[in-house]
Amino acid sequence: MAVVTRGFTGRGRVDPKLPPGQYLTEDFPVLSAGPTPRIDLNRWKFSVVTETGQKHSWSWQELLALPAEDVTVDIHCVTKWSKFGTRWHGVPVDTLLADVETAADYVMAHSYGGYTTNVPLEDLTDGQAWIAYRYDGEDLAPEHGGPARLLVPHLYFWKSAKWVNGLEMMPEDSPGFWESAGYHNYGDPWREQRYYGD
Ligand SMILES: Nc1nc2c(c(=O)[nH]1)N[C@H]1C(S)=C(S)[C@@H](COP(=O)(O)O)O[C@H]1N2
Ligand SMILES: [Mo]
Repeated sequence: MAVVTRGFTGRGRVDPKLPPGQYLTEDFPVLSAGPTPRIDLNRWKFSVVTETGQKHSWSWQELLALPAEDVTVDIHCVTKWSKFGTRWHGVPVDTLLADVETAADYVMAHSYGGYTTNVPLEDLTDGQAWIAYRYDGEDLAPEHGGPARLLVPHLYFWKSAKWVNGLEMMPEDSPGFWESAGYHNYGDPWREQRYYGD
């Protein structure tokens, strides 16, 4: 079976679910800028820190106790692969922000291992983002960001920080790891915002 198709439907039209310049894959490629961190679940901690320094934290057990959702979404990597119908399970970011008071408009996601990525707060709320800890019915594999990763499927997949351990509220926007290295600050796949200046 071919694992890569060009995204054409039977009548030779491009699949309308495929953003410009992307191709479809059935694989689940692994893209990591560094080694996969080993994270002890007894020490795992997720924190939301506001611009005033207020900190809200969850242990692994506390995260699992929060209401979680099943989500099926298409994902789009800036290296041009897209994968349709990926199945995740996780806690909506809305739930984690429910008791957080902030006037900030921007968020820096932080990960074990030091990765960062910036996202406008309005892109993480209203059912658009999750802290996902299961994939396709299994615990999220370490190479794909387990124990837990941010999932922001409407932006290029580099915004979905693997091994996520915190969200920092920022009054001013500031570039994360790839955004500082020439990737687009926002990363909308439908507007093909791959690199700075796109
Ligand atoms: N912590 C961390 N998160 C990360 C990355 C990374 O290098 N480190 N790579 C990003 C990029 S560029 C992509 S395309 C996706 C890849 O996720 P995957 O390896 O599960 O396919 O993770 C994103 N999240
Ligand atoms: Mo990527």
